[in-house]
Amino acid sequence: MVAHIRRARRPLIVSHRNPDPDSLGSAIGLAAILEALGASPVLAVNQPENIDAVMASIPGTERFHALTTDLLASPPDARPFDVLFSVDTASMGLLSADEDVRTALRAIRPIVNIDHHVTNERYGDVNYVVADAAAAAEVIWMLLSTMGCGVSRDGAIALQAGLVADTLGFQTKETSPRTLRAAAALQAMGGATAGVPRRVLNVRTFEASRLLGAALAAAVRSEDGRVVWTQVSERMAADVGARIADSQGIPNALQDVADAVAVAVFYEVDASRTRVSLRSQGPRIDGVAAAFGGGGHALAAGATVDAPLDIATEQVLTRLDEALNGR
Ligand SMILES: [Mn+2]
Repeated sequence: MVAHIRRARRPLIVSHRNPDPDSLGSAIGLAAILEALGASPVLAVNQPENIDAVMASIPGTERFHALTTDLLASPPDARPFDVLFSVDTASMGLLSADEDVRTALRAIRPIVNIDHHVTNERYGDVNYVVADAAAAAEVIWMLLSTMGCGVSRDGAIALQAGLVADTLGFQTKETSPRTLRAAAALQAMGGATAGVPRRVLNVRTFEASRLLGAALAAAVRSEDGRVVWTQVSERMAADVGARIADSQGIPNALQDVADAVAVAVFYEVDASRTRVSLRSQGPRIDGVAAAFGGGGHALAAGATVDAPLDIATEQVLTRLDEALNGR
């Protein structure tokens, strides 16, 4: 693993589509390590325009190229890529929905897959998957500490943002002594949790705040009180002057409802598709997401269901009930 990092001269670092702070921060942190070793990494992500204004406060996000066949066919400065690093990405399909892009990515060798998702498909030539790490940023820090090198202040901020975001401020079950050691080391390198990382975790737009309020007001509790769920429809969003894309923090807010064992949030994608986010306090729910073609972590997973909002809600709640009751 470390040999691939030391050998790289022109690495391409990619993170998953619909980027989150951990995927971006991990890629930026890895780039900082590679640069310190004399390499010239290129960062890419599907549709960098999806990096919202808050995530853009992570230093280095402006460096992301769009992950397209053009980029892969003609790399910057005409220097071919000699290694592909993917971070925080469980499968090739999560890098790009475009088959041509995936084919071009597979042509770069070796592929080094660095991740922390239990559902990782081990699609790399080298797979460094630490399934008990709380964030991909923690895995990058493990590499950093194994190699005995430091990282720039901006690199530390980016990695800390990934740690803080994926652990919800060091509150998830996955947060371990190692996670906190990583955070302490990054803090000492200038990556203070109180700055950009806190902002990335907590700040939401006015529209997103109103939509969160509407979604919480519409929450429903199952008869036994163990499942709390809500729906975010186009209509609900429009009523508060927001778009569904503004939704943020709804699953986490529902998770704090007393006695809720599992939560589900259903988002209307269009007339025939519904996205669901699932969270659990104990029983595994990744199997429920997988049943609908999705995936994720044991206690936090999601899927896009090929059904309208109300029908998808009923289907997923039925499966969820089976999972919670061991049927
Ligand atoms: Mn992650």
